[in-house]
Amino acid sequence: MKILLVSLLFLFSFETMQSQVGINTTTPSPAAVLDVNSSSDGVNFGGFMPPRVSPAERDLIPVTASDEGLMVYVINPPNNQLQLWDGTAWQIVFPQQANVDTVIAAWNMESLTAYGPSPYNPGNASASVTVSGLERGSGLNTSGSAGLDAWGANGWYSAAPTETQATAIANNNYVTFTITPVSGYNVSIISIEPYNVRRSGTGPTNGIWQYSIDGVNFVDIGTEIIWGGITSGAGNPQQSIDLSGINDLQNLTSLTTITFRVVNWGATAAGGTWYFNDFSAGDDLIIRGNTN
Ligand SMILES: [Ca+2]
Repeated sequence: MKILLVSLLFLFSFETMQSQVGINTTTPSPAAVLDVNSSSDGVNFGGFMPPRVSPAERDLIPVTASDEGLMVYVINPPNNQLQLWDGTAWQIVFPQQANVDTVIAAWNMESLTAYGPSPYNPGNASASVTVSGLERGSGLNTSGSAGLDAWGANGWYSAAPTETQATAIANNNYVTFTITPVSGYNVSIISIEPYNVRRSGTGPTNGIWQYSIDGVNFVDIGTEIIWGGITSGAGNPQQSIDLSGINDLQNLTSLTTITFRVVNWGATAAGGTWYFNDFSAGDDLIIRGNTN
């Protein structure tokens, strides 16, 4: 043991003078500041062990922007990960993203009647998340007859003579759902696939998607959408929405619940309707993301 200790000290002191350190080698590579050799005798071998921490222990590491490149192995069964600090967040080095661009939550509007239930749970959801169903805001109604194969409401009209996004929010004229990662998973929400909106002639003409990370303060996603003038069952095709550039929706853990909201305004009568519409053989509202 003494011999080993002395030889290690010798290696460190000797090589440190050269601004290099060799472990199990007296000739560290000129390219390496630290050269770790697996064996000193060709018989016994070992590997390099990065610091192993729990997620809570990792979060106690006082990293700053200047600490980029710091690496730890996070023990969090069944999702142990080699992680690297990039200056602003811990990024997963391994395993590589197991599910890229996968379905996070999806709803099929086929066969819904009477505006559909509230909440309306997704028929498909990733095991990496808990998803609350589509829910009507308290300002909305489900009176009268509803379109078939569609989830929505009427009662959007409540602020004559001129409704705006602000008055719609104040009157709780919106629909919501939430996505929360399951503990141990890392989830990035990257897109809303093309969907379809149906409305009646006096239903809301304008709307906007929003998200919140605290359930209270909401952020606009893009700009307002003009839903379109088709009032038949064919509905109005809507473009996909890219969420991959929104940092608040990336690398989520179970600590964060994302609330999505669609706020609608521009209705001209209380009976005016707005729906997420059935337009494909499968799911009609699909949220996609990356999970591991
Ligand atoms: Ca469908």
